[in-house]
Amino acid sequence: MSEPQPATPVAAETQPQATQAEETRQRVDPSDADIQREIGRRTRRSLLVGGIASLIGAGAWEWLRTRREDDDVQWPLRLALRANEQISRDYLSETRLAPTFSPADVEQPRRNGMYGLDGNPDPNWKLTVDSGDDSKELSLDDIKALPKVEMITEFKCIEGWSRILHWGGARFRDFAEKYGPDDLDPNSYVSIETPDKQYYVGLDAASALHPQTLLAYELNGKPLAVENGAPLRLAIPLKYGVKNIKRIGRIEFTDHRPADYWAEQGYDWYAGF
Ligand SMILES: Nc1nc2c(c(=O)[nH]1)N[C@H]1C(S)=C(S)[C@@H](COP(=O)(O)O)O[C@H]1N2
Ligand SMILES: [Mo]
Repeated sequence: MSEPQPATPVAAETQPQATQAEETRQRVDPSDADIQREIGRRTRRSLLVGGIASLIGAGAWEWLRTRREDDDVQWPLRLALRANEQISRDYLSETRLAPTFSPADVEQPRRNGMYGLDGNPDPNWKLTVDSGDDSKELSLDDIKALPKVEMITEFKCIEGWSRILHWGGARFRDFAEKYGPDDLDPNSYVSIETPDKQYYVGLDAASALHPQTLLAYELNGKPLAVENGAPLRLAIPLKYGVKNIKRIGRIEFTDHRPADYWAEQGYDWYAGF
């Protein structure tokens, strides 16, 4: 699945805070003051979490190890996953933005994960949009008719590599406003799957509606290549690569937490940072 390429260093996660802050200050257009406040808040929050972690001393591991399992994970760890999810949601509610970069930083895409990409895309491809009893079929031109947004963001795979990529497409939010349910509840969900249903992701609606979540049809200034998800994929820089589903066939708005390919293999359903 992965290319025989040397592993790349994990850029973002290992960057010292100062560099990250510097980058954010230089490159993100929304109000610098907001961003600086956000970074301050994040720093204070991680100090707090770190402080609590260091209070848990010896013997704690033994206690943890012997706890009842919930969803295959000892419940204190499961609680921690839920807490992470809640923290991510808190940030989203403040419209946290992923850092953006300059054109000079853009890198070549990789190609990873080919579930649901067997053969060439159907030349008569349509996007099915379901919501309750309502079902629509859209063409790529319908998506291209929405305001075009471009962004240069870092794409991170949980396998430990990342790429700075230039995406072009429509905001999921604009798509949802036009083609989704009238009363889209930010506490509902969105399910997205490939035409053959071999790969599927579940998203909380708040993440789907985030301003940097795109239905992308261009990568690095060109129409998406087949291996990168032509004709349409998700670019969602606040989530790991697993949620950036390629070759979308159907999008469903739903009240139930949808199935998710990698969550079923034991990965965190939320997969955000
Ligand atoms: N349809 C589909 N989308 C997918 C995957 C997949 O296997 N099938 N893999 C995911 C993972 S794990 C990663 S890292 C990215 C890789 O995107 P790329 O091939 O454009 O680099 O696609 C994501 N989207
Ligand atoms: Mo990935």
